[in-house]
Amino acid sequence: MKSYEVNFDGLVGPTHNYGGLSYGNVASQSNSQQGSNPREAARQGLAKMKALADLGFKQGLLAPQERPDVAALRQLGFTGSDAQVIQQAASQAMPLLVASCSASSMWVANAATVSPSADTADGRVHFTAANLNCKFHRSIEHPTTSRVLAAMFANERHFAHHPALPAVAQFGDEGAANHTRFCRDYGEPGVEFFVYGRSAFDSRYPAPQKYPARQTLEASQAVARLHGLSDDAVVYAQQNPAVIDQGVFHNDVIAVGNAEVLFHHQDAFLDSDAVLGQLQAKLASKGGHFQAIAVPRAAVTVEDAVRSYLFNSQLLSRDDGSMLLVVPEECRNNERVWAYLGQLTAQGGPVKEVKVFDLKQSMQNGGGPACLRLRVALQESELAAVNPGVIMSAPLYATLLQWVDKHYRDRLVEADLADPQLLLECRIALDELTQILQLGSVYPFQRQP
Ligand code: SUG
Repeated sequence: MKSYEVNFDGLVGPTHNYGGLSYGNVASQSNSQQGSNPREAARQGLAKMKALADLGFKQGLLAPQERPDVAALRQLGFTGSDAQVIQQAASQAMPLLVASCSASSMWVANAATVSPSADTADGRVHFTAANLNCKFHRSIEHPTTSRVLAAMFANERHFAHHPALPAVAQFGDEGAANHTRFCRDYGEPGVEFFVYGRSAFDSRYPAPQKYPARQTLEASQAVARLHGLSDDAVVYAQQNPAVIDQGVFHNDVIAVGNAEVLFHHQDAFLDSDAVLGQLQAKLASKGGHFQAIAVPRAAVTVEDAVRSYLFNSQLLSRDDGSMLLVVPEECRNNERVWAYLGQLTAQGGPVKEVKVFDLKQSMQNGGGPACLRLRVALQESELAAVNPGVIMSAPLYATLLQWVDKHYRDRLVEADLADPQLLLECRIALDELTQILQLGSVYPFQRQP
């Protein structure tokens, strides 16, 4: 039976702004307090989805979330009507209001970890929502994420959904941003590669000195257990703590994998040779031929990688067996990275073409092409069971563009977040969106009695 990798991209929400919320994420820190353009951000994301769908790649989307998250503010002690909650938070604790307004759910590589049915014990596709508990503004995403995923993959015969892991730093889980799968074909058993930043329960593992390691080994192991993955289908690797301290806050900022290929920076992993050896051996046991493309620091420094997001790219398989690399505009703007990409496509390896997209609105918060998508490998019958409302098509693209233009502002600064009108705008827009995408009532405001 035919199988596919389907990319579900996060649709940028109406409150997209630069809150400077992510310590350890260089772009988020350096663009803090700049004015944002939510309409442009959503249009840039939609343009990528449409372009890849037009090239024949399977493409879907994930809905944004209700923001500001008034329920989260109430949990922190603000009271009264929704407008009063927002106004109190604005006058007493602006950073909390900013966090509750973040459109960070757009980076759906952090929404969940997904294991395809060919790897799991019960033969279903498994999803575990990520608790994202390293940052408050992201830790409030998973309840709605779980409801949205359940509405998209609403068939118990094919899909199994697990709630987020316990919400403590020891089980810090950032989802698919630290997870890659290797396989010969998407429908065949593969090797799932979990990359963690530290161990929470074993002090022998090194840890970064400056910036937080968001993903723990114990979280990755728990997800593998929940998904029913056997030992021969899993490789764990520790991220090099030194690169986390240089701004590599997720593994997908320094490595990307697809099919039998791992494209990574030389400094990405601790004990790199052993890691690559395990991937090679485990994939070979499944009939696959592992191929690593290591980018030497002499060609591209870690700093170049963090600034350009070279590795936060999408590595996509084309029908002719070659691969396409989807990179952000920032790669073309970096001389060394662009020169390297020229060599990469000329040297006869699997990557034959590079496509550049302008995703500046998201990039300025540290979110490139790979952050914006959640990959789900599906068999034909499983794809047929996905809610058709979330699959990209020419009519859906046109409808969503109109929807964005109707509901989104083209400028947002911090002071605007205190305006209760923004919440109303967001709710009206999302109510319409749930109808467009056929999601049912997934948002808190739709579920209030
Ligand atoms: O978690 N940025 C996100 C970026 C996530 C990127 N995802 C992947 N690498 N897969 C984060 O740091 C910034 C929000 C702000 O500062 O307004 C933010 O949350």
